[in-house]
Order: sequence, then structure tokens, then C-alpha cells
Amino acid sequence: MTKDNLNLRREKLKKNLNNLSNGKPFLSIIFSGSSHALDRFVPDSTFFYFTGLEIQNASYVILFDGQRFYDALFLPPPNPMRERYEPIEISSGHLDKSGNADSTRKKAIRQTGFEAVHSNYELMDFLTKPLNIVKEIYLDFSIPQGAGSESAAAFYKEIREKMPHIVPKNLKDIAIKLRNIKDSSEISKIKKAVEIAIEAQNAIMDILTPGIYEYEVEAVVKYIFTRRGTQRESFATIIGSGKNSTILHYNQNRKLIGKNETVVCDLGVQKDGYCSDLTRTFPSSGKFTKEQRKYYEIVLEAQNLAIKTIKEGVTISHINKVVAEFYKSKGVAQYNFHGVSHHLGIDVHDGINVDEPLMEDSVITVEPGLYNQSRRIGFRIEDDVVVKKNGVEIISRDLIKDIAEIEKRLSKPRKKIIF
Ligand SMILES: [Mn+2]
Repeated sequence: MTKDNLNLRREKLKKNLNNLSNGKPFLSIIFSGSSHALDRFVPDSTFFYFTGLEIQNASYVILFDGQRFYDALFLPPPNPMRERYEPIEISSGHLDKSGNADSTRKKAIRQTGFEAVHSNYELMDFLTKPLNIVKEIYLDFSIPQGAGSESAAAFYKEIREKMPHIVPKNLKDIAIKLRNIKDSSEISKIKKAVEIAIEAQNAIMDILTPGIYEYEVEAVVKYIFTRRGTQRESFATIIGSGKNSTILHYNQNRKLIGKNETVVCDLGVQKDGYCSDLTRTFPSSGKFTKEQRKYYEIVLEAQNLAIKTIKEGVTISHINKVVAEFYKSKGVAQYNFHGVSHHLGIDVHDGINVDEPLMEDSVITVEPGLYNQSRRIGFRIEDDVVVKKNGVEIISRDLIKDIAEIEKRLSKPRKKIIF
């Protein structure tokens, strides 16, 4: 992520906040969160979007005093005891006796691209000083996803308690609005994440066979993800066979895969902060049964229809409606359990409302499914697309999905799961 992109994002945020507060003074704070002792740290996605940083207990603060903006990053101060437990690449450093940044702080300024870096010791002071002029404070009210959510909630609670007379306002909606449109660096990161997810789906097609456990398939997925240098899945990988293929978020992955079952493989990985999310449904024995084939063809047709519908200005609600009507015409509406699309980005479900018109360079999934629970047949086909003015770019186009192609690949000798 270049510093230019980050600066541009922060400029847009300031402009939006300024509009919202009608030019009156305000404060805004975005907290990065923190992890439990042995957990791998996941920064708050909004903090990451505006800073590109993965630093625990850091805050991005904006102060507008009515005349100008002060942009500041607050970081944990150097702490040799903590550094015995965790690597600390960037810390706030200190001010020297004459009030100048010491070399650690200078390094932090250089590495983060912020003009001002302060220590967390200075945070409450910085926040409470302008309280005679500031009447509004923008915070992220929603509990951030992932690890660190408790610490973020506690942090925001403390801030609000210390400033009882200030009107708290929600920053999340503005952040989500900005995050709706991906810049070129974001799209290229999502493409990388998709590439790795495709590799995982291809690996599944090499090893899938009746008689192995769902978790063995998951192990192959995780092997690919980790080997490619990623640190986390977009969500817990779903490998659902037979009746499990009809349970949308089945991620226990404990069952032995039987003969002639449908196997829903829904997986994604976060690479450089951005998620992929791809689903394919494979026949465990290499060939779909006649009944399975019927469902698969309908789901694939529904997906093609959805993809043809998507372009700038269309809403996700509309896409859902188009697919629902198509299913109705095929007599399978009762097996349609969920919406077709969600936004994809730093969060696997980038939280944009389904009634918001899609924008050029929004990135969404297209994932219709059908689930006949009594027949133990579930199907989902999911691709990731960039929305364009007059259509889409299918990022995951290299991953096969036609019945003939899948059956051909699955007819090859099975690879053993040995590394
Ligand atoms: Mn999805």
C-alpha cells in the first residue's frame, strides 16, 4: 500500500467528517484493538483501511479545531518488558529534553507516513484539551470484528466516560461508504487473495475422494494458505459433505466423506489485509448423480444470470430478486436459503447495505446456492467480481465450474495427502 493511497483515504475521511459536522470543530478516534496474549493480532479493519498499519493499541486521531485539521497517530511507547513477548517494530519513542522527536519517534514518523506521532501517554491529554471547542466526537460504535473487539469496546467506553458532555457520533457509516469503492492497490490485493484461494480449490480437486475426512480436505486448504505466506483465513473454511453441504456455515469439518455426496468447499484467505471468498461444490465420487446435476445446472445458470445483472447502479437486493425469480420459475424456490452477494474487502463481509447501489470498483461475491436438506444435497457456486460501469470483471474466472470440466479434473488419479 503506497503512502499516497493512505493519505488520499485520510483526506476523504476528513472531508466527509467536516461535511457531517457542518464545519464545526470535532474529534475522531479510530482504535486498532489488541489481541489476547497468545492470539495473532488482527487490526480493526477501519483502522487498517486508513493507516495500513498492524499495530496493537494504536489510535488514529483527527482533531478539527474549526480552522485546520490535526492528524495524529498514537502508538504504544517503547517497552522493553513487552518486547520480550512480542516484536515491536514501531513504537512512539519519546520527546527529548528540548521537545524534539527522538530517533525512535522519527523512525515511526518515517515508517507510518504520519506527520505527527505521539505516545499513548499523551492521548488523553490530546483528547481533553480542546474540549472547550469540540462538541462532537466520532467513534466506531459497532464492535469491530475479530480479535481485539473487547479491547476496542473498552477503549471507546473509557473515551465516552471521560467526555460525558460531548456528543458521540458514529464513524462506521462514513468508513464503510469510503471502503465501498476499492482503489487499484486494494483490487490487486484482493486478486492475490483470490489467486491463493483458487490454488486451494484446485488442490481439493486433486485429492477429493470418498473415504477421507472433511478435515483432511481442510488441511490441504490450510497448507496452501500458509505456504503462500498468509496469516489468516477470511473465515473458518467450510468443507461440508452430504447433509453438511446443506448447512450454510457448517465449519466443524468432522465427517467422513461418503460416496456420491455433494461437497461444498467455501474458503478464502486474507492476503496483505484483503480477503477472498470462493465456493465450489464437487461430487465426492468424481461424477454428479443425475439428481445432483439437475441442481448444479440451475445454480450455475442462476450465477450466470446474477453476473449478467451486475453493473454500477444495481443493488444487491435487485440481484437477490432476479435470482429468486429465476429459482421460482424452475420450481426450486424452497431450496434458496440466502442472498446472492456481499461486499468483499478487508472484511470478508464488508458491511455495505444491500440497498446501496453498487459503485464502479466495488468488489462483491456472486454466490447463489440451493439446499435440499431432506435429499442431503447442497450446492453453492461463488465467484468474486469487480463491479464496472457496464458489467463486471470476474476475478476468479480461472477457477473451473462447468460440470464437464470438474468431472474431467476429478477423473484424474487421486493424489495422496502427503507432504
Ligand atoms: Mn461469501
